[in-house]
Amino acid sequence: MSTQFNEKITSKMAMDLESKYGAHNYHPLPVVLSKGEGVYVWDSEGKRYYDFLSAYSAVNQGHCHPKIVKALTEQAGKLALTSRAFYNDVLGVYEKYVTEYFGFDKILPMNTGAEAVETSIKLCRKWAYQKKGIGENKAKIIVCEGNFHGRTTTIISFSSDHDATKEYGPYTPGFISIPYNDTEALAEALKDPDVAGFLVEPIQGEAGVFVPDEGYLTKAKQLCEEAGVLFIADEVQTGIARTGKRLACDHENVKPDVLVLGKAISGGLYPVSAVLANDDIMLVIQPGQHGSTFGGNPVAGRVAIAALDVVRDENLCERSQKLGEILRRELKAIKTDMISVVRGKGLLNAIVIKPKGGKTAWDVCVKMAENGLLAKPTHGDKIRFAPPLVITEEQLMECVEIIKKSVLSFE
Ligand code: IF1
Repeated sequence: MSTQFNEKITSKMAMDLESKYGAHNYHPLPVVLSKGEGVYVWDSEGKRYYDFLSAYSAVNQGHCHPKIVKALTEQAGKLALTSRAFYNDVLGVYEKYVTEYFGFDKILPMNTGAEAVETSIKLCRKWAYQKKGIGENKAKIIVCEGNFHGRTTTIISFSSDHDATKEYGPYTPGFISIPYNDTEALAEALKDPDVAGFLVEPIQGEAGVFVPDEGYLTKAKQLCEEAGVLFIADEVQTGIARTGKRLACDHENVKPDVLVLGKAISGGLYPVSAVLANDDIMLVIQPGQHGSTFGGNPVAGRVAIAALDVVRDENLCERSQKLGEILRRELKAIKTDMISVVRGKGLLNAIVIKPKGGKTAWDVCVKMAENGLLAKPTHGDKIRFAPPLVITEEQLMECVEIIKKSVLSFE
């Protein structure tokens, strides 16, 4: 039996199929998308929406950016995968490009964000044993409460989200959890001589776009330096111009020892992730000690180069910075007590919804979808606003009107 993609799949059919044949590990908004271009997506019935999620910041460059699509299709038709048992003629070019782009000696290419985080943990531990002389199996990594770093067994071992962790034990040991945005707690935790690294999101995404106090990253980096431990920045969500700079760490001119990237490094066209570090750290991993069948494949390399070119050529950092300020200003000006908080940086933003007459963030999202804008509620009361960075000011103002109209409909 073959499925005919030329036959019309209605939204109802698509949702029924997913419900019947797919695992039930998600609860999506009832919208079925079949096409995307720039800031827009279309459902199966042809209704157009502004995408205010951007696949959790993976499509910063806009849906199906023609330059990235070209790189993808060209390379897919030429050579897609060799494994790392052999060299390919794209990987080295990509490695040179990406290390120069972010200013590190080396990159270790992976595919998903979680794999890159896992890689950073392994790299940190190996570095601790070889360079810091920590006793075998003793290395610890400090993490923050409210973190989101992915879904693997080790990563969820240090998650504070009950849904993400419950009944998935036994958990991987070796992690110390401290409050986010708390440098005193960090200083205290760093007193343990077995600490090898500090893994942190420059802005906590899953926690509802929680922006730490100014100076937090600078102070944290300084404390790590003094203690001789690695500062590992998970910029899977905050990186690649999302917060108004190339990296969120750039806002404080903090250079991580280990940088973790994913999502928008491919513009959302292909799973590409990366760990960047300098030689003294990266070279502790030797042949056979880590890897991935797909990591560093030629399609990924071409796609990532194109996606990073677009960020630079289309000034997406500047756009994100400027439009983010406008968005927050306009959201704060909406006269309603249903929006209790507006926060964010660049075009990574969230509002906190105070339920009204039994209507919650979910109802606001359903209403916005009706009105032509897609966003997703998180943790019950928060809504993330993160459009593709290619959005124009005019489009953004139209979106503000949709949000306003939707929220005010509950007054
Ligand atoms: C899902 C959240 C966003 C991440 C950071 C690593 C990863 C992520 C900082 C792992 C992934 C995701 C995954 C997605 C929902 C999403 C998310 F709400 F859960 F927190 F974006 F805000 N580090 N974030 O944000 O990357 O392995 O998924 O490629 O459905 O789980 P991945």
